[in-house]
Amino acid sequence: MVLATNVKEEITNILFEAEKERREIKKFVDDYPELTIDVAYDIQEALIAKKMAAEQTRISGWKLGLTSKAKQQMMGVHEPSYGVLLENMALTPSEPISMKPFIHAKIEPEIAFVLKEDLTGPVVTVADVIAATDYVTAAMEIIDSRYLNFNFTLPDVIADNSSSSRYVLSTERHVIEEIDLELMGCVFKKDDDVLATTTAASVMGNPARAVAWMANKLLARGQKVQAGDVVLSGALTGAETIVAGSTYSVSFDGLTGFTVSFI
Ligand code: OOG
Repeated sequence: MVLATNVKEEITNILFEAEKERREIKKFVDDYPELTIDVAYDIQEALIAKKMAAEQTRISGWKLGLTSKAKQQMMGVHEPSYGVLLENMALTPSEPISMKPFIHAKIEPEIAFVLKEDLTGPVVTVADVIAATDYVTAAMEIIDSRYLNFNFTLPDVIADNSSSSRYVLSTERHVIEEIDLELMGCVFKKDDDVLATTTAASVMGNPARAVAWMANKLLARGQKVQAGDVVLSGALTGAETIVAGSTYSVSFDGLTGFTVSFI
């Protein structure tokens, strides 16, 4: 069975309103088993178009989700997803972040790639991603699933723009050839406590591989990663529920780290 057009529109509207009203909703696949991955990306596209029109904003890039074994195990899925970043999702590290817009936000350390050339599938390789990258930078992503208790299947989370909410990039830019995309160490902290330590290889063996995977997937939908886009290559660790009044910091071997605080 194919998901009816009016149901696609209904799901898009429910997701849009849930974010606006900061309300948790039930995942959709239980009621609509015909919600496939492809249909979920149709809904994601419609949701982004609706948000751009309502919030007068534009696409700033893309995000990978569920690229690490840690995240896949945590969420019970077996392949990555992607989502769209909008200009109004970008926050700066220097300003305290208000918890007001969020439902039940979590934070994750990531490596961001900023591109200087388009990446057009179907055979984008790790070497192509490295050649197309203008610079890399440390990043933290704030995810805020619209689903009750972050309980979803892969199609549900794709429809919900892969839980995207906000993102913060370090202001320091680094030349990609100067970093080790496998062995680069990462330390993620809450206040003075170390939450997790890992290396860049936790993201599909090399975060550039996650970017290549997405570039190849996008072709099937007639889309591509473009010069100037920011790409968040996926969390290196499990996500941490954000506690107001706390600070979170990320540091990477060879990339300047930073701290964000929440109020
Ligand atoms: C899905 C999004 C996960 C990542 O980097 O793994 C994600 C979720 O866990 O809510 O952004």
